[in-house]
Amino acid sequence: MSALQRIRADFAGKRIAILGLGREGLALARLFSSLGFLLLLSDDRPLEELPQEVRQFGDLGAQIKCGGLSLEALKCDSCFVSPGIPLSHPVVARVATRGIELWNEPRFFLRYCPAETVIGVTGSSGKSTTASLIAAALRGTGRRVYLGGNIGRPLVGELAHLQAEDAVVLELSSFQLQLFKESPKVAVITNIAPNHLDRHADMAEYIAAKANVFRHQREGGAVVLNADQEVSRQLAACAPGTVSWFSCFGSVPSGAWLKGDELVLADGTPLCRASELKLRGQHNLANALAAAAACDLVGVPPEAIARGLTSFTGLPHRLELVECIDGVSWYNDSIATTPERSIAAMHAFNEPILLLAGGRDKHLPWEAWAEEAKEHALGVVAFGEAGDMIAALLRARAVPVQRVRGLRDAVHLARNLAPPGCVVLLSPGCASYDEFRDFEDRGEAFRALVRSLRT
Ligand code: UMA
Repeated sequence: MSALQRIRADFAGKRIAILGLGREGLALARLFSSLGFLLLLSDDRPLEELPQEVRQFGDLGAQIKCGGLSLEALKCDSCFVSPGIPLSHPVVARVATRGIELWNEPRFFLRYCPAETVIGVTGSSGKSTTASLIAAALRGTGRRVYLGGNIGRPLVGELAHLQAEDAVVLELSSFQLQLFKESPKVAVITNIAPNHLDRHADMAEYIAAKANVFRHQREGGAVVLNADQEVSRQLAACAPGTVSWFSCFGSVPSGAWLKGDELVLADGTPLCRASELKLRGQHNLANALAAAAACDLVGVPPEAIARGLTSFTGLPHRLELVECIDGVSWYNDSIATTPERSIAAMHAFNEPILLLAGGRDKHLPWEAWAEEAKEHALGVVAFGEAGDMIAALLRARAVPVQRVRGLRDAVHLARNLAPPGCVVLLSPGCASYDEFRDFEDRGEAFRALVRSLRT
C-alpha cells in the first residue's frame, strides 16, 4: 500500500482537528483536504491575520474557527497541534484529557514515510547545520534527499512522491518530539543545554522530549551522541539500539572524532582537515563530526562524507557574514536564541567583538554568558525586553554596555561604537518575539538595517 492509501485506511471516517495554522498546520490541511477528510481548522489568531489560503479550505468544506482555539476539537477523533502551541494550552489540555490522540506534522510524517533511510536530528543547538551537512553528504551519493522538519519545511506534502530508496533528514525540536511515540531509525542528538524552559516544566522534561528521538527505536536503530557532554553520555543507557559517538577531544569506539587537525572515523579512516571546513567555530566542528558519524551509520562512503562536509558553506542567520563596512565585519547570528549559543558564537572569532544581545528571555541562566562576554567582547549593546537584565549583569562585571530600545537602535549605536577591525555580532541569546515574528524575521531585519548603513 502507498503512504496515501495507508493514511486513507487508518483515518477513514475520522474527523480531524488541526490546531495552529502556520507552516505545519497548512501543510497538513492541504494533504487531508486533498484526501477528502472532514476538517476543523482553528487558530488563536483572528482569520484576518492568517494567510488567505485558510479561507480556501473553508470553501472546500472545512470548518474554520479562528480568534481562539475552538472547543469543537473535543468532537474530533484526531487532533494535530502546531509546535508553537504549548500542550498546556487550555483547549489542548482538554482534548488530551478526553483521550483524543494528539499528533503533529513530523510525527505523522514519520509514521507514513516510505523511505528506508530516515535520520532524525535534534539537540539544543546545531540541529539545522548538522542536518544540512548530513543532507549534503547524502546528496553526494546520487540519492534523492529530502531535508525538512524544524528547519522550516514540513514534509507531509512529499509523502505522495517519496520512494523506499530515497533518504530523509528530519530536524526535530523538543516541541515536536514531545508527542512522538515512534523514533526514526537513525537519530542524532548534537548536544543538550538549557533551552525553552519557558515551555518545558524543567530540564528533565526537556531532556525526556529530546530522548524521544531514539527512545522508541526498534531493532536496527542507532543513535549518535555527543561524547564530550556528561548529560549526553548518560542518555546512552536508555538507547534501545546501537550507540555511535562524536568527540572533539578524544577517540570514540564508533562514530567520528577529531584527531589533531583531522576529522576521522572511529576506525581511523581520515575524512578531512578541520581547516577545510567552511564553517567557523568549534561548535561547527562538533556538528561536522556528528554529521559524519550519522552518515557512516547509513553507509555513506568516507569520500562522500568528506565532500559533503567541506563543500557546505553554512545557513542563513547562523554566523552569516552580512557586510564589511569601513573595516567592520557585521555578522548575523539571529539563530542564537539562548545564552549558550551566543557563547558559542563569541568563541568563533579571534577579532574583537561588539556584541548585540537581547530580545525575550526564555528563563535561562545568564551568568556564564556574562563571564564569557567579559572575556571576549569589547562591549555589548543590550536591547529588547531582556535589555535591562543583561545590562545589569554586565555592569556588575564592569563590561562596557549600553542599553537601547530595539534592534534598529542597537545597529545604529554599533555603527558609531565599532572600531575598524572589529566584528559586530548579532548573537542575541534571546527569543525574538518581543519585536519580531521569529528569529528569521529578526535576522532579515538585521541584514536590511546593516545594508542600509552603506547608503
Ligand atoms: N498559535 C496558536 N496558539 C498558540 C501558539 C500558536 O493558535 O498558543 C498559532 C499561531 O497563531 C500560528 C500557528 O499556531 O498561526 C502556528 O504556529 P507555529 O509557530 O507552531 O508555526 P509553524 O509555522 O507551523 O512552525 C513550526 C515551528 N514553530 C515552532 O516550533 C514555534 C517551526 O520552527 C518549524 O520550522 C515549522 O513548524 C516546520 O516544522 C521554528 C522555531 O522557532 C523555526 N522552532 C524552535 C527552535 O528552533 O528553537 C523550536
